[in-house]
Amino acid sequence: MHLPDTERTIVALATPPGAAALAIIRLSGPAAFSTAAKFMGPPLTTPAHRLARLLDIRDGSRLIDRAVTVFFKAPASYTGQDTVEITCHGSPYITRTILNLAIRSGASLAAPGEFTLRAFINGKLDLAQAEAVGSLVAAGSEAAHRAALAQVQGEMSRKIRALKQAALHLLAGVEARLDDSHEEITPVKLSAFLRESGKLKKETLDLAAGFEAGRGIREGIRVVITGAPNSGKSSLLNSLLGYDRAIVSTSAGTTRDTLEAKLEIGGFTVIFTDTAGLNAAARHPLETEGIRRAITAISQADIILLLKDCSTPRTASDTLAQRRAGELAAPGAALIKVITKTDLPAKTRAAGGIKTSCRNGTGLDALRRALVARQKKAFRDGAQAPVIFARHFEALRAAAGELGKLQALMKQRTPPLELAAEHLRGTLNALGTILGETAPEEILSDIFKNFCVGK
Ligand SMILES: Nc1nc2c(ncn2[C@@H]2O[C@H](COP(=O)(O)OP(=O)(O)O)[C@@H](O)[C@H]2O)c(=O)[nH]1
Ligand SMILES: [Mg+2]
Repeated sequence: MHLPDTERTIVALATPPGAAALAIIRLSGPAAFSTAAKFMGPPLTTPAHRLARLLDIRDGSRLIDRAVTVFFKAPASYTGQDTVEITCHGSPYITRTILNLAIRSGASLAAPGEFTLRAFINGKLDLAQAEAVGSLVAAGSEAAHRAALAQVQGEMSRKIRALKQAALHLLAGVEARLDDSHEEITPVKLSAFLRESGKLKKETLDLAAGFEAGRGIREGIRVVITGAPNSGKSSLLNSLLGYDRAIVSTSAGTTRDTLEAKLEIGGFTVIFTDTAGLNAAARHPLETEGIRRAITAISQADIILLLKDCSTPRTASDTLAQRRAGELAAPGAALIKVITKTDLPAKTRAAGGIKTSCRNGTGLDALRRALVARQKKAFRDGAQAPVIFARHFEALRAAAGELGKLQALMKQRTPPLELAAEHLRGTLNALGTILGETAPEEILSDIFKNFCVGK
């Protein structure tokens, strides 16, 4: 794909379609003012910057609406271009007519994310900030909002720039040696170099490590509830939710499909999946299918809750559930053992795990806290903007990989400096993709196509 031309004047509805008290239509581009002047009056000679005016919108001589309109002069606008924001009445007829008037006056309909793309191209936002705008709009929890906002404010970009600065410093040292080819690197300088590059690699990996938590913050923490049939999975889900989402029954194998429910815990979105029990003796084809779905859900979870009913001795299904949970867990997923039905006399010696009862509410708070502990820590560790995009995670890993190769080279008896410089440039390049300094067009179009039209 090809990046859209920024010289066009674009128009879009910035608010959701459908009837509403008000709607906002945005025009941006070099001809935004003259385009608006063709259907808005009284005549707009030199509209004042950021001043709201009440204007008539006319289709020929026919009045369509009277709308509060704000003019932003380049570069002091969201996109960095001349921009007009029309706040009209939110009738689908009015908004459609205004969009048509703008298009007849020379504007073209904006593509998804095109306003933000322009903001990036015009240097109003770097790429990490620009892509977080999409997450800010989509944020469904306090934590997702906080992480996205911090990133829009440039928190992540500052960290990346600091890493880049350190890499540039190392590169300058190597390049100075390269220019002065007769001089050998003294052991003292070499050990300082190794120390600095090791520190840089560690900082890069530490930042990348926040991604597991960051993804959970942005998309919701995926928690799967698993265990033997009748271990109390559906009951636990219902107790956590505070309403009966799942059918609870004394007969094993009641839950045959996977079932999802969302809950906000401590400002984080948690997405629960209740599964069919991993029954060692499944016979019915429906139960087998349910188990297949359970297996998929377990392998995609951030947290696996493995339940054991304390009121029964250990069964073959318990052993199977434990083994499968261990085998299926995704890298980085956490396994939390939960002992259920602790209001009943214990028939099994349970080692470790959070002790719960759905009858009297024991342990439910402790369990809620455990579910969001990792995400909470990500914020507490000073990671105000934990890595929330896979793209950033991969770039950080790539940068750390280059630094690893660099270190191996520098430990050789006569370090090949040319090659060392290459790896440092590779590091800078990988970090630069996060800020969009070295991001190819495909990456840009990929990022912005997921935005809404009008943002
Ligand atoms: N006494 C007691 N019974 C429970 C508790 N949790 C679940 N049960 C019972 O255990 C049986 C199986 O529960 P269910 O949630 O359907 O288990 P699942 O098959 O793992 O989903 C039902 O009869 C529940 O009422 C609990 O905390 N205490
Ligand atoms: Mg169930």
